[in-house]
Amino acid sequence: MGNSVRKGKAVFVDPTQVKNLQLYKAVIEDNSNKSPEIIKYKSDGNEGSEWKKNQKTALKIKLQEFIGSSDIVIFSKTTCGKCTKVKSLLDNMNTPYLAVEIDQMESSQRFEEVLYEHTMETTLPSVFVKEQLIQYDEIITLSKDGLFQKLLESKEDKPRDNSYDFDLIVIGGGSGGLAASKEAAKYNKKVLVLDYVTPSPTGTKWGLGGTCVNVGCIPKKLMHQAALMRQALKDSHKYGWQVDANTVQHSWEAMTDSIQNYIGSLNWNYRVSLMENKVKYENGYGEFVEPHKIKSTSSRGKVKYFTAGKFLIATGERPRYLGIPGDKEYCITSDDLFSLPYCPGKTLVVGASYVALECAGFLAGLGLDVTVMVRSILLRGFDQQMADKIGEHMEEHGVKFLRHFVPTKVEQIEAGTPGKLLVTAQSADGTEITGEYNTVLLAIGREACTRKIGLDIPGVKINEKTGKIPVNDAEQTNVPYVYAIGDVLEDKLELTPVAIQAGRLLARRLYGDSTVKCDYVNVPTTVFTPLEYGACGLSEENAISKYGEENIEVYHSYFWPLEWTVPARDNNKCYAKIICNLKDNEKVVGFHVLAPNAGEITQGFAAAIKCGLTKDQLDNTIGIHPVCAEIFTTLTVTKRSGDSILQSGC
Ligand code: FAD
Ligand code: NA7
Repeated sequence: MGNSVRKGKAVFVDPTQVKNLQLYKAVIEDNSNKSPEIIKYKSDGNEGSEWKKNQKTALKIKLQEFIGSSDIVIFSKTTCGKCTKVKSLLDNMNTPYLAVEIDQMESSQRFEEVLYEHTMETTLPSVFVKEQLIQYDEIITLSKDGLFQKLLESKEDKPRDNSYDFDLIVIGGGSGGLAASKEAAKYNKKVLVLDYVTPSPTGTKWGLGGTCVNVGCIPKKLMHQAALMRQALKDSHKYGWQVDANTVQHSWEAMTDSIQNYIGSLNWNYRVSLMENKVKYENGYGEFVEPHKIKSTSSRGKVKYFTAGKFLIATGERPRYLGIPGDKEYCITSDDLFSLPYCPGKTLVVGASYVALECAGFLAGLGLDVTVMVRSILLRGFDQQMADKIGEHMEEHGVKFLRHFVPTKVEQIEAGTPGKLLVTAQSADGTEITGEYNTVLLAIGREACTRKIGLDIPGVKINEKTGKIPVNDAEQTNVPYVYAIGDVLEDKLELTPVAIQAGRLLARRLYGDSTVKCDYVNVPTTVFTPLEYGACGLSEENAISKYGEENIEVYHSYFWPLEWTVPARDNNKCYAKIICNLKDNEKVVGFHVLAPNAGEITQGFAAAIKCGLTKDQLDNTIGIHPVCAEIFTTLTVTKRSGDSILQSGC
């Protein structure tokens, strides 16, 4: 029996009366550890429309949470004789249980309706033992014979022997796992999705939805937007606004509050959407304990077991640490940054790939003193000409770069929010330097979450060095009934839309008639550095090694966004480049753009590239004037020619 449940007391949170999503989440997480009391929240009159819309769903979710929150749950009324009898029976047996007193609820009638829909019982109490409904009469009869205690003991969390609990169990409720589970449920399959966030070393945790929504794409892009606003403020006086950008203040706390509130609403929507799609959700850490059986452990240590015919691993990745003195004690990662309750101040960003540069970019854009410590090159894996241009632009906009250094230790000089840290670093030639920072942000790559989920039990092979899972072109591991998608995959792009697409298509192939496989070629992507970088297809280096330098033609040009001409800034910084295969009708095999809104530009061209876009077709496309993307319809200068591509006007 879970010892967190207090005997005979009701702990109640009425979701329809809770208007603050963060508070609701906190209460749900903590409620069974709180002192036994009836908790009610009054409306602050500020409720979001989704709360009204989803009241019934909220109650259904709450009902399921109650049922799963204790080994014995009694839905009762304080005035009901039968209810009192069952509670006394359990009290006499000294057996802990959770009593939910419906008549104490603000929305008791609606909750009763939802309970009725669930149990099809018109009378109370409704007693659940290990999530199974037990009839009142059965309890009384058994108790007379002294058999009720035996019943409790026998109701172990054992799976049925001859059939699986689920058709599909998905481990990981992030971009890929949620997409796959909802799609599979559309084919009337019984699907369970487990999601569990292991807190970061500094204790940060978050809700349902995985990396992208909580600690990735979403907060990152919103903070990037906050930083761009500062540049817009600076530009605004040339457009007639009487704003002194130097006196305008930015509040880190206000920004993170707004962003976290939005994320809270997304977490909630994911819960509702799973419910609507009839996907069972468990907030538990999943690991294999038998080839077709997993164990789910909740944050309170409650263990459940589930079996399934098929499994999908979608556990994603978590930030890597340096393994030097002071890293886990004093450094943060992107997992902590987006909900950091205080402004990070003077920041050292360690690492030089896109997470590092994006974070450094928006922190500097918000006005902070930012240094990036680079071990070797910027943006490994991306087109290096574009990477260098991004670095130059960031440097011109105040970001400092410490090149060819790696940190060797981090010490605390002063505790605080932020405190003060002393970082010692060493270069390849042994030179040692030190520097003081308020915050050290590690962005040195991510580790696949595959080593602690018992993959050896079904015999799923991982790449021992990287932890990544090799799969065939149908996302199937070496064990035929175990599949994997998203960031855990070996040699695949780590992007949200890729995980979603792979998950959806997999479910359609497994349970529908589809044979369509995920196409990992020519996937567009954007790096949200202050000057955004959009790319699709091959980098120039990869095009040269694939086709040979003589067989490719590179067309390129600088350009000046019209909006930047009036404030007279950053001319000859935006850059467009396409790489064409001369042996294939000048088919575009690489597309690269450095521009404001580069992601918006790249998305459309990616569709054209998917359709086999050639240079000739680009030339025949009429541009839209005056926009940045029109440059791609007028590219004439080849890199080979060495002709000037500098612009004097837009
Ligand atoms: P995830 O979304 O990471 O989900 C995995 C889930 O499984 C997590 O909730 C995890 O807690 C849970 N889990 C792990 N182990 C277990 C277990 N044993 N039991 C139960 N649950 C478990 N991509 C883009 O496309 N665009 C961007 O702009 C972008 N920006 C990014 C910025 C940052 C800072 C980062 C870190 C990533 C960014 N990404 C971006 C990448 C994107 O977030 C990932 O590619 C995507 O989230 C991968 O989805 P997934 O389903 O594989 O894993
Ligand atoms: P990446 O793409 O794996 O890049 C890691 C970066 O960190 C890269 O610049 C590395 O330099 C650098 N690095 C790695 N180890 C160290 C040490 N020990 N010291 C200093 N610098 C180091 O990681 P990201 O976090 O940017 O992105 C990973 C994924 O997360 C991405 O694909 C998205 O899906 C989200 P190197 O070039 O190896 O010298």
